[in-house]
Amino acid sequence: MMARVLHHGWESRSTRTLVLLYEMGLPFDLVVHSFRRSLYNDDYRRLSPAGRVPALEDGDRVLFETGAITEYLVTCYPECGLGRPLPDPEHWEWVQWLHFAETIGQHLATLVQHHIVMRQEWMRSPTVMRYETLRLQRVLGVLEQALEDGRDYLLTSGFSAIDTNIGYSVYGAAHFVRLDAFLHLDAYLQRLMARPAFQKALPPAGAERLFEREFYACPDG
Ligand SMILES: N[C@@H](CCC(=O)N[C@@H](CS)C(=O)NCC(=O)O)C(=O)O
Repeated sequence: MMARVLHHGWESRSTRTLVLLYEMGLPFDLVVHSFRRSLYNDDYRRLSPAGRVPALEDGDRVLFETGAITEYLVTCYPECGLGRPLPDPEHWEWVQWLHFAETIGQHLATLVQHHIVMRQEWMRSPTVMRYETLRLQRVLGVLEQALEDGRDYLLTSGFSAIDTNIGYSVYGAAHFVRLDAFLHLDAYLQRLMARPAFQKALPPAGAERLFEREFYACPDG
């Protein structure tokens, strides 16, 4: 059987791919990397040139970028039913949300840098933290509006791979923005987190977590 390996860091964006592989029921080996050491080394850069997770090895093919990996997996394994290939009327909506996961992801990444990666107070910028928190709230508002009609998942046809990409972004965002003001989004996140695939993708006890705290409050002002 063809070897399939996912390179992952607990609670990082590679969680999207991990959840997706579990949802699809595809066999794979998991290699977990630590963020305490840089991934920017010659060995790993052969798989992911910027030294980022995820990277997926699937036989002879190696891919980085969560969005690309999602498209690759749903295209190669259409029987899993998690893509919406043309001429599906929801195809472009599916593509739009797939990319929107990274619009959320960019604010999330900046907040992770300022709250978590920069360990010394003097390195952090309260202005950037406040600004990015507001911008994160704004993009979460877009999801809240999309879910307002009571749908369970982002597409009216039901669960799809974009819920694994957006789902991780909302999981991460909830560490920086309280979801009390986003009722539909909060219910969406709870619904996703109750799925066995998401549960399985959470860090096991004792693992090195990205989010050591449940919530990182924005500095006042
Ligand atoms: N747009 C990329 C982002 C990948 C990315 O930046 N991953 C982060 C973890 S969330 C990483 O590997 N960071 C390690 C580093 O920057 O050294 C994707 O969606 O795959």
